[in-house]
Amino acid sequence: MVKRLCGVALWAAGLIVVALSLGTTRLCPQKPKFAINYDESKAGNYTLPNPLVLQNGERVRDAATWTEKRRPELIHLFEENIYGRTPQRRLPGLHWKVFNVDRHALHGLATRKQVMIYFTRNEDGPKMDMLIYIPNSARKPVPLFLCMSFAGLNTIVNDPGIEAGEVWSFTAPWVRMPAAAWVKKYPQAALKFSSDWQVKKVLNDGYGFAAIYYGDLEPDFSGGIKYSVRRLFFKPGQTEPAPGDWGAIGAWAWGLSRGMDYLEADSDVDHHRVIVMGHSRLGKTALWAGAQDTRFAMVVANCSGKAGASLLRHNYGETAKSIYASFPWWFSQNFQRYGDQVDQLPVDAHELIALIAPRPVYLDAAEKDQWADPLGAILAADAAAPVFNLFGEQGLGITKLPPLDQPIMHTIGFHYRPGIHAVTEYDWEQFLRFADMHLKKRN
Ligand code: GTR
Repeated sequence: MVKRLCGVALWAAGLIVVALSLGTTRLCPQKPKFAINYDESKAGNYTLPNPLVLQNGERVRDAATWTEKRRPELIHLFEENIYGRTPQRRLPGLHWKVFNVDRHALHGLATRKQVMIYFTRNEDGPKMDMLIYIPNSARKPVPLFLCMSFAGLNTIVNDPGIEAGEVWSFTAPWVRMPAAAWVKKYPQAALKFSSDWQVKKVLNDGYGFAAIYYGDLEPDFSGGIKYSVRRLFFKPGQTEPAPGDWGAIGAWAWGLSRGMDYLEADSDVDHHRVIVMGHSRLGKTALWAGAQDTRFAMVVANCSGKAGASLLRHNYGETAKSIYASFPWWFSQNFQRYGDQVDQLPVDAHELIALIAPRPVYLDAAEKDQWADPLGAILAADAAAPVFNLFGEQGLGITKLPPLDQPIMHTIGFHYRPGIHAVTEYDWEQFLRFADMHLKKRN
């Protein structure tokens, strides 16, 4: 009961955050229980763990040692200390069914298909619905953006043909309801979440677009474990995650990889050019998915903040302590240990970014989203650069925030823009430029 009440309270807090972002500005939604610093001169001194030193103290001097030794070590450290262990990749009974194909979707711009991905042989068990558009005029196979959505598939683009099934209620997240009723009940939220996507722009640029609703993996509240794909991996009799088990971010990231399992088999898609993309908590998810699963050719993490691209040790905006207090179900329970001693964390965001190397990774931040610690992402990217350099690739080359609206694009890309915590049309224009730069030439 107490847990349920906490869940409701946390969800209500989440709603306030969404409500704030529905307004014109989102001004640092501080969680008053904790001291939050917004003064760079007080952000503190820290020493980052060196991504190029193995746990046995030896230095990593070449790309092969990084890939064979340091990379697996770091994945393990992120599992143990932040996101929890990903128990297993695809399960033996994984299968899918393609349905709702329309070759003239979006007034002929694209072919739409939906794919129901069943995680086991049991079709009554957990499953995930992926919405895919392939641009009709582009040469096949196409590169594709695989995105994770906060809301049902019917909020992705104005296409009345989408069969969106059921989603979790916005105000009572343990209740399922038809996606169409959700949009009617929460029109403002639907509008806000729809604005995350620029499907036609992406298609017009020659990319495919795919989306997965994160609630298909786990609803986002403290009691979400009851309805989570994580249960598939419980031992007999287990009802709650054990210390070290993965959290919801791990489960969402796992879902992105299961989406990739399907995309590898779709001849319309060039599975060597799939970009994984997410915003905010789903930006953290995209980074963790891309870090673990090297089949993703590029990662885009929009306003991903703490436990995403921004250094946890940089004491500015959200902290390890406050994020765990607000969203414990996102993480391994082990992450809680570091709330009061973040300097003891064996890894930090620079190493999460480094795990994408040598693949391109694009980050961004917004001026009115100081909660996400924009400079912390620059400092993380800077400290990740030596790993990219091992492969002959270039980091960002800056240690300060760049001027607004002046993107930097090397193998790591970044822009800082005016405005709030959101995904904007401008953001998508930069993702496309960056993808063109790295992936178009590979056709
Ligand atoms: C915030 C959280 C951030 C970010 C954001 C979001 O409340 O503190 O880390 O993930 O939610 O996902 O919108």
